[in-house]
Amino acid sequence: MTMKPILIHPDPRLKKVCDPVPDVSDELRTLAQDMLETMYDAPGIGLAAPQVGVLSRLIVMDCVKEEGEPPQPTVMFNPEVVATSDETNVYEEGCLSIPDQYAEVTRPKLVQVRWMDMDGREREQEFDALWATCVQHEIDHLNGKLFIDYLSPMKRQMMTRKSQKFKRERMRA
Ligand code: K1U
Ligand code: ZN
Repeated sequence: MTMKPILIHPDPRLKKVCDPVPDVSDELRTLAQDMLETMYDAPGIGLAAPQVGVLSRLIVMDCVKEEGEPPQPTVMFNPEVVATSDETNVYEEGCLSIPDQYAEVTRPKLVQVRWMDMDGREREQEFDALWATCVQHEIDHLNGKLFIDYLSPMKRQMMTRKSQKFKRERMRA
């Protein structure tokens, strides 16, 4: 497996709408495994293909946080939210493309998601709690949307400047 460098905001590739995956090839399965390894190493609970520079509709997640619980690596091709609850949930979100910055985002508490799995089979499931927050955050990435786009223009600009500074300093190091 290969670790992939994670793009840091601002980057034009993080603002693009990604292309649907026509079918699950061996190449895409390898990319999904590499993304899972990159996500666990970061560490993070999710990762979307555009964050590693690939503009295809693929996300990976594992929101199991409790020590001793078995991991639940989850790979979704062409994920779509098909229904949402009226009830909302506020979560302090982070993003591996906007390092060390967090902000509260309000999203539907429950989401019904349809996707294609690693075997090319169609799947549908309801997600709650952190899984629901994470899957919505990752699907947003596939549509060129970042969690800071839910914030006020002033907060967004402040976080963008900090991320720019992080990127400059990392390039110099
Ligand atoms: O998509 C990403 O940038 C990954 C992001 C996912 C996410 C986090 C929080 C709410 C919604 C979506 C992250 O994984 S940031 C890192 C993080 O949350 C975390 C890191 C270590 C342990 C637990 C969480
Ligand atoms: Zn993110």
